Amino acid sequence: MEDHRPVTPENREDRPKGEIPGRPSSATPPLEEPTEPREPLPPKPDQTGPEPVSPTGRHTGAHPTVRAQTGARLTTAQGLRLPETDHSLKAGPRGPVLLQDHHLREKITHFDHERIPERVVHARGAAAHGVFRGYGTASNVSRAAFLAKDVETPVFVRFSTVLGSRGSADTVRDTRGFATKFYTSEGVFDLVGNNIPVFFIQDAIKFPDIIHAGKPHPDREIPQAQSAHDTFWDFVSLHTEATFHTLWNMSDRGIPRSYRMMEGFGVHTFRMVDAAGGTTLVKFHWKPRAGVHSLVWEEAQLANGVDPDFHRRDLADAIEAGAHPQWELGIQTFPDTPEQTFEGIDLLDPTKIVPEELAPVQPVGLLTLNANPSDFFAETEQVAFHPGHLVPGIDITDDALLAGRLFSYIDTQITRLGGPKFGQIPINRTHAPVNDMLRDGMHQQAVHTGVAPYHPNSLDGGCPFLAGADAGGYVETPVTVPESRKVREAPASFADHFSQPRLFWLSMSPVEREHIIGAYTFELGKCYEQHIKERVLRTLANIDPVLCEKVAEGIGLPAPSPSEPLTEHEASPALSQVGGSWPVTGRIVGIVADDSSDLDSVRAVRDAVTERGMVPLVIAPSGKKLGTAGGDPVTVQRTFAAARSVEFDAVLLAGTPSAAADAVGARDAKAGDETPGGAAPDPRVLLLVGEAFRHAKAIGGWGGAERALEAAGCSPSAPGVVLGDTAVGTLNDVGQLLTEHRVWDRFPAQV
Ligand code: HDD
Repeated sequence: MEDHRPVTPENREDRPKGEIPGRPSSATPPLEEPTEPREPLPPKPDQTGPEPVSPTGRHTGAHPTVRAQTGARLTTAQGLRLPETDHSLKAGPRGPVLLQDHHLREKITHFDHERIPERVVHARGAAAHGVFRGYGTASNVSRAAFLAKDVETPVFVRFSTVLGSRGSADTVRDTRGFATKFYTSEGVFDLVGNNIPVFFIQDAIKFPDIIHAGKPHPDREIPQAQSAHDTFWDFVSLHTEATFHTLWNMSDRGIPRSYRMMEGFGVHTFRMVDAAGGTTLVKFHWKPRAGVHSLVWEEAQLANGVDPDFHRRDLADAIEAGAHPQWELGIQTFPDTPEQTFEGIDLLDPTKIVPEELAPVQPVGLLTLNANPSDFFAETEQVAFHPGHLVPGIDITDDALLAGRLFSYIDTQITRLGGPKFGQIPINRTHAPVNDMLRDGMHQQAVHTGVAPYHPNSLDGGCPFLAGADAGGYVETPVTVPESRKVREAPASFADHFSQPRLFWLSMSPVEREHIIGAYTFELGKCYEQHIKERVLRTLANIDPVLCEKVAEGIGLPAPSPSEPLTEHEASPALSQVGGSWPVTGRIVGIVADDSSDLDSVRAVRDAVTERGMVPLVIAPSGKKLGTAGGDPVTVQRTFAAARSVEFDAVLLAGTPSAAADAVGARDAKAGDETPGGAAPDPRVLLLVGEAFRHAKAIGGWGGAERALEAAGCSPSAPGVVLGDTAVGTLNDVGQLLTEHRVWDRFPAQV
């Protein structure tokens, strides 16, 4: 029988993180091909085919599970059982292949058409199923049923990068998509947001421009998934409304540690409508329970090579291990006045935030991701979001960026998913009853009854009847449209492109400012055109002279003076990621050990890591269990050759039974790559520890570990390096450091 147990502290050791249930692993004997048929897993509800009963109660003849795997025997697409699939039908073993081989033709034809166009943006992503529970706290501003107290709504969330193609790496510097499909009782509501609360442009007509500039150069198609190239910086420096979004990208927000540790934002201002028709303007926020954390740039670059699936793997592993990621949905609310401004901030301008100190985020519900997709293509690839998928109680505003999106998302699915019927694909199906009058078209899945798909009719008894607000109908808010002329213009307030970037810069801690300077210096260092670099420096001068000077110094150009007056701001602490203390659940702790280590302390610390909700990974010279000579052998999850620092949030170096003995990593010289003379720390351990140190990660050790630390170039007296008397005592201190995500004091603060 296959093992589908969730990973628990009890069985975790037998199933190293990331290994898929039922597939061969280092800990389970290799699986031979079974000789007896076995039933596959039953299809999930959303993998089943069309409802076999029509809205009028008549059986349609369709089989509900026909589109998922059923039974243990191989069949054609028509359900014909097959005796063979490894050889084409031939006229003799050495003879020509016969055209009459239907199975061959069907198999190859299907394969030839397996790929669909990737998303034009946000092509690379990862997703998960979950549930949203309303707190009821939004019920005074919105009549949306899914926001009511304790209502539970299934959701599907897809996270993504923007620029890279489907096979690109995860930890590139980029904006992240955060799109949520709520399968509410009133129809699908899609909140299609990002991890950055502002956008590059104020009007959707500019979207092709910013994306053409950000995507690889059209001649050589490089660089992949990067903004560090001339066309991107050419556009954003000429089009200065992009300044704020670009600054967020250059901050640590552009390289999140995990999808689980990102904020999400609806970006636009939406309009909520209460049961009595009263309206409130709102901005949506997702607040991660795990805190908002980022990689450091070198770590992100290493991860792109060492593990291009870093974020995808992290999300799937956490869910499989039972560390279900959670976010609170929150709203900032603003009075729905004719001006649609709040404290002077234009709420229709998607390049502006409203600082949380001015309008606190009020929690309205909890999102929990608790299941991984079982078919990447069917679910993650085919899911189709659309900002126009709204439910009663949530309406749009006249944001010109949102207006274009309302067109684009339905339009793009027609190319991507092959026609207008994408709403019938299982992952896109609403959980509310459907009774539309849309008929026919490519890939029609529904089998309709009745003769009158038009309104009004008398032949189908007048069905379907219309629904007013009292019957759950979606009634657009009757807002007054200001009398005006047709123009291609933006409001005057949209011309302010620098005051909020300056607010952001002034709200950063010194270490975050260092990272921003480093990011601009790196990106501009990758550009070839001097006039583009000079133009970017002119925009930076309007954010802050120190930022401009430091970047100018880094790229070897003179720093220009500001062309606009610098604005004064109170810092907005909510913008900074530094400070605060966060749960350590799901954090990865590497435990470096070998056969000479004090294995009792390794077992104790491994179990203590698990008890605290973190994930221990034992790293050893080879995959062989440690301590096989006696006692309870310790399973190894990573070998020195396969482990790289980027995977671990903290590293522990196990000591030897005697503190005077050699440090961890010490071993006798045996093979060619080992340090001659023996008893020297393994160079791969030194690399791992040295990188962890450079990336300001907590490092701990006991029982003689200082030797390896010193050899790795990290002073045992440096901030965030713990040399403990016992393994668990060391872990206690390291766990405390992890609550702050990184050892911020280890970065030199110069600005
Ligand atoms: Fe978009 C995908 C988020 C502006 C056109 N967008 C897409 C996805 C996210 C966003 C998260 C991926 C959805 C998924 O996982 O399938 N987009 C945003 C945000 C925006 C924004 C937060 C500004 C506030 N987008 C925007 C504009 C346009 C588009 C202005 C076009 C005028 N976006 C698209 C698209 C995509 C898309 C071409 C590609 C794939 C898809 O829609 O389904 O239609």
